[in-house]
Amino acid sequence: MSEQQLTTLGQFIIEKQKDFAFAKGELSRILRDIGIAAKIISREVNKAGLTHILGDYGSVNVQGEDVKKLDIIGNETFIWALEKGGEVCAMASEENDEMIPLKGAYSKSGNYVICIDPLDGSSNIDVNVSIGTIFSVYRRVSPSGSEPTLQDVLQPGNQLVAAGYVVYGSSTMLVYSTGKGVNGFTLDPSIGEFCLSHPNIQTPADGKIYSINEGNAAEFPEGIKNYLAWVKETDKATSRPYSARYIGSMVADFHRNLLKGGVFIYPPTAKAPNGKLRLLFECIPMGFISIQAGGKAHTGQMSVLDVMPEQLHQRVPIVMGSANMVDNVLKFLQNK
Ligand code: AFP
Repeated sequence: MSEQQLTTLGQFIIEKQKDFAFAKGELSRILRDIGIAAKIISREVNKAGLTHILGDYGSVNVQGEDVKKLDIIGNETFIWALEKGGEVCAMASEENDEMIPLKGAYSKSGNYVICIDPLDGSSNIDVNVSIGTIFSVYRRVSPSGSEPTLQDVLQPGNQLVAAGYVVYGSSTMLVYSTGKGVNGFTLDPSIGEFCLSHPNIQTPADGKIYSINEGNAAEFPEGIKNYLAWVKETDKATSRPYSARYIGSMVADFHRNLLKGGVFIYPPTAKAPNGKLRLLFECIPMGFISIQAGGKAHTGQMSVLDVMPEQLHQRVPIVMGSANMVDNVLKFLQNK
């Protein structure tokens, strides 16, 4: 693509602001700030092996400096970027037990809150495998100018204003939606900009990929065990056997399935009856993207966007991806 044809994330956000009557540009500025934080984290991820930021938080390097784990750097980068902007009054992060009221000069009057998983898949960081950032944006429910409350961040996905993710893979991509479709931007390091590379992403209704940690199969519900036996059968008409693909970084597994067609499942297990993934930080935002791209996202009981969060770090089982594949998994779950 020639440079004249490029659309940067910043240009795209401003263009799209016109879609929202009475928009004051606050959401646009939040998305811009998220883009800036993502570029900084991408830079840190890319040089992680060189600069002693791999490994456990709490240790000290040979220069006597604190070694910061990348997920701490990611968290601090988002707090910095959002405090500078002033449109966001509070943030909830996978990295913090409690909600974080932001302390920027204008934060208190910010009309939005953000939930974030700054570095999802962190067990993959040390081995140079794709990881990601997941974010979601809500309007606060408490009055502007007051102290933000937990109710501001404990909102169901059907109240989302925007959500998205960044995948730090063979290239860095930012994918987001404001409820009017899904668009993907690839970071061009030569100009330091996210450029529109995947406009209006539609996920295929069917696919041949299933993504699940099958090592836990003995503990899965009967319906999932039956589904896993079914995907391995040979049947030309339904393109079986399916391919198993599981990276262990949900953002990367999700991103591949979004583009190629597939289903991602993290079911309840005997050890983790609500599954492992967090409702606010992982399942709602990724479910929103899936649904906006024409896919589905379900807990086995209801659409993930209809779950009313009760706790910041609440977990839910999740089945999400290509619509027909999700329906099929749900059928297996119902028939047990
Ligand atoms: P970490 O951030 O602790 O690596 O967890 C990643 C994750 O939340 C999600 O990205 C993966 O899909 C899932 O956990 C992997 O969990 P299992 O190791 O139990 O399969």
